Amino acid sequence: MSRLSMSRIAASLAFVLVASAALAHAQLQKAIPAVGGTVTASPKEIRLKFSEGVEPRFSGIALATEAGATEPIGKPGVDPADNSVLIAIVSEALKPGTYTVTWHAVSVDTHKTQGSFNFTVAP
Ligand SMILES: [Cu+2]
Repeated sequence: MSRLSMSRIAASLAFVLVASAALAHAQLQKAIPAVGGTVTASPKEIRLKFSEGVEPRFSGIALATEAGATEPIGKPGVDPADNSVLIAIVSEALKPGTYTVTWHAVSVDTHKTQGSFNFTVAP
């Protein structure tokens, strides 16, 4: 086996290891309101489903209007029946418009992930 193909194998093995470590983190699988979605009424809560259990004490959700104003939401907690679901109550009815959800999560394996997405409340 040539030196070149050896290094190619080593490089692809390293890639597989990095990819599987990333998969073990809490990735956002599903959101209600849906990522990029439109809802016809103000949501009562933001519900984020992750690929693995999360620690609510070290995880957070923030909600902002398109203009960047913060919308009040409750401190997030996990669904008592499923610790991979993080829920925050929306404190006040949202006016029609586009909103940004910014989240960060610490999974039960202590790895951190974060992300953001938009949804729209239809007029
Ligand atoms: Cu992880």
